[in-house]
Amino acid sequence: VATAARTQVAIIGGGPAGLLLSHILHRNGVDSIVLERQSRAHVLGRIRAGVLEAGTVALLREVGLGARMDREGHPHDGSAIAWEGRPRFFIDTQKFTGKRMMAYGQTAITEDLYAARDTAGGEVIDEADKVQLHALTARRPHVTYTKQGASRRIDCDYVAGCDGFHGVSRASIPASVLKTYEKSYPFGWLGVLSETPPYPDLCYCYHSRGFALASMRTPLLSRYYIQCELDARLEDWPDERFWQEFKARCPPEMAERIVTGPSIEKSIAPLRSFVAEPMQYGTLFLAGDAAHIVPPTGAKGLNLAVSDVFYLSRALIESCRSGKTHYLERYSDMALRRVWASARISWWLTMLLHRFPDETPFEERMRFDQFDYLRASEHAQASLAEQYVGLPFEA
Ligand code: RFL
Ligand code: PHB
Repeated sequence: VATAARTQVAIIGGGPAGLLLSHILHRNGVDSIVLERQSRAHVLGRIRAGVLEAGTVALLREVGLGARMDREGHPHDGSAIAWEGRPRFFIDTQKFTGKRMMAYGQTAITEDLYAARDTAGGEVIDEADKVQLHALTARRPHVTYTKQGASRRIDCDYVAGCDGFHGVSRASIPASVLKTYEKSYPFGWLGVLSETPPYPDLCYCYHSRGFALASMRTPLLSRYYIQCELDARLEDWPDERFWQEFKARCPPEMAERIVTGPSIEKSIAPLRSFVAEPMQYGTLFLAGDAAHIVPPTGAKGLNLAVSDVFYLSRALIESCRSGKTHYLERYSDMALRRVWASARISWWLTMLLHRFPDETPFEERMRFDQFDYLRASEHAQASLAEQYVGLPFEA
């Protein structure tokens, strides 16, 4: 090995989870090195999440990342649900919980995080190839990787696996230790980013043609999704076809108000629920998509990555400062309680709002009735609002 370095926490993955962890650790005097497989331009080019829970917003402010979010983000008091042939209603998070959410893109958060790491002189090594984790059950683990063909090594006290669903961290845990739970859904989401003024409300639409969602980034940048076939191909979805299909799935008065324009990004993502337990193996701790995936219908993925990082940063800071491991020992259980709650609401909203290919008429009626109950019952709405705005972090 040509070069060796030493740090307290080696963080695998420079997405929102890994960067935020590194940022919070730094603010508390714990040093880390982030290893990211892709180039920075690639990471910053990804268009993903857009809706932040109240707790995520509060945490970002608390750790000094609120300025641009408060300037450019769009606070909102909940989201609308429109159902074909029925009056639409609003999940009023402000009314039922007193809390507000924020539309602010993951791309912008990632930019803010990179800027903060750069300002602090943080070490984020991009284009790190062949990352491997070693001696995870020993007292001192280490990580190896190659950069521009040269092998390097990092000695550390802890490894944080923040490398997303396809990363190396979860794969480094023996299969006999890990229990995984998985469900895939028989459709995907086709997403479009467009430099047009967004529809004023975030609106989830159920339609017999399939699900559709209107979301936003900035006053001049909108984000739209439609449910698509699993084998859909981007070349079969030119902009005109996308807009036509999108408008066909929303109520007529909403369709009239959608401002269309050329797309600047278009992508397809399959929908999946996945949870791996436990989120720890020896000195390795998983956070974010490395440990779990939720379908995007509840807007929970990024928010879960943030709550994992809240718990994990607290645990690592405690251990690095005082040697106490109270929170580290409880990390997996604590994080997983929130993970399962978000997995459930994401699954439930996915089942409620999509067309399922092999659905029986009975199942279809159950969904209609579920919607009618939700629209009619303040109790049901309060329950959904509480979960949509985000459950509190555990002390
Ligand atoms: P990321 O963002 O996948 O980052 C992981 C990073 O690790 C790197 N990596 C490696 N690095 C080194 N060595 C290896 N072997 C590596 N393997 C991978 C990767 O290059 C990457 O940079 O995971 P993280 O940080 O856990 O963040 C999770 C979020 O990105 C994800 O949960 C959300 O985007 C999910 N999501 C949404 N979440 C929300 O909270 N609200 C939303 O509105 C929302 N909408 C969405 C979404 C995800 C979507 N897609 C595309 C899956 C909408 C969509 C369409
Ligand atoms: C988004 O704006 O990208 C978005 C919003 C709400 C969701 C999923 C994605 O449930």
